[in-house]
Amino acid sequence: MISRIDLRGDALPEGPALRDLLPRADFDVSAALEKVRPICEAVHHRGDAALIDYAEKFDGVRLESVRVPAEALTDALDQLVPAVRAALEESIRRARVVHRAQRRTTHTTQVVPGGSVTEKWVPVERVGLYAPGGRSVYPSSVIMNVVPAQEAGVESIALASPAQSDFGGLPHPTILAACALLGIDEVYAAGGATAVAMFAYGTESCASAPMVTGPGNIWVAAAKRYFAGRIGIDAEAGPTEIAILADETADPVHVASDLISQAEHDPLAAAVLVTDSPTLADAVAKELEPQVAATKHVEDRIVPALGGRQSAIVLVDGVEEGLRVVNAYGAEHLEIQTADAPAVAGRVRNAGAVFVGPWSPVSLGDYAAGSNHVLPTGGCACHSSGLSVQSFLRGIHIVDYTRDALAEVAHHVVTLAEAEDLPAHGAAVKARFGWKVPGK
Ligand code: HSO
Ligand code: ZN
Repeated sequence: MISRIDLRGDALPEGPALRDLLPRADFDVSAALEKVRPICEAVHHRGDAALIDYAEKFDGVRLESVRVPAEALTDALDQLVPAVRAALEESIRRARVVHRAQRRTTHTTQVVPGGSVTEKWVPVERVGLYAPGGRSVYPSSVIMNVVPAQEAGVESIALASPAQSDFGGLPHPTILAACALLGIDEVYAAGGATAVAMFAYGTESCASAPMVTGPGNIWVAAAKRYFAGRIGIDAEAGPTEIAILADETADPVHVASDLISQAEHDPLAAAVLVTDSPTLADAVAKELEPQVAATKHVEDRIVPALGGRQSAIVLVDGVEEGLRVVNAYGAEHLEIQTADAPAVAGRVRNAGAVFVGPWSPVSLGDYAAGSNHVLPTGGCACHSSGLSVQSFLRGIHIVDYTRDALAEVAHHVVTLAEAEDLPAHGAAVKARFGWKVPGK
């Protein structure tokens, strides 16, 4: 069901060549870009009317309005199954604890007497958050988007999720209930690229937002790329990935179940086991069969995900080599199931989130660890982080110098301006000192 890649001995290359040997899904956002362009432009020009037409086309339901009425939110909360409500509340509570600790404080550096630079952290004024609703209806993703934005102090938070024909054109009731629990009352029934365009351009019923975040399918990723540079976006989300670095101490039952847990998301989801133990590799491969057979979503997602070119068991000589492999891969989620897992985890450089030891499965992080599950995929963990309070803040430098403090450094400014052939830059300083710069 799952292929093997043998990187033992000389087969483990140095540097970037290693990354090329590791499996990854084909997720061609640029090809999707051409398809989302007309959709985005239709929303630009026709506003709500375009959103309503696209909901009919893609979601099979004709909406009266894209804005979800307040009663729909309270009704959804009233009808929420109590156990689901309790689980969502606990998930929110833990996420708040972790994200509140990420808040930044204003810091002033006295560079010289009379000269200071203050870094002030200012939240984005308004954000548009996206919660998917096609194959994946994830109220947990509402929490993972909303909590960091709220803890960052964003004043205006709007959320979009696709219209559901089974629910009279409203987003899924559990999504609405999660919004109600979080105190979000501005909700829209809009899906995929249309939702991103609605926030980017604004429509009659939805004010534009300078930032859009949240997971989604390839159309959401393509729309984010279309608007990148014009609005703020988080990392483009690709299919879910789990990598597990494990040695002979790992339990094959746990390893197999964790690989399957993320394969469950998508036929393009990636499940990668990196191990120095051929015995574990065999045991996991064997264990996958009965566990896959016993679960849901087998033929449509798990079998194609585990059997796809993006998933593999990678054999290496030792944990040291395994670390090189997982660092080159930069997984969205990385589990460390080795002896002395905390020490090994401490040496991970590239991963969206790291799950340490046998009692920290990725599904804990998906719902209730307190960590965020909107994480970089497709190797973006090598340069980007997951969603956090920081994602919604801007650090503004406030420069405040006195006459004396400027005088002290004026000749350096003038010299550098001349070196860059920008004499007007130097003149802006000279003019303040009667054109005779001290020390020049
Ligand atoms: N593992 C997914 C998030 C998720 N899992 C939502 C369950 N629900 C991507 O990090
Ligand atoms: Zn998940």
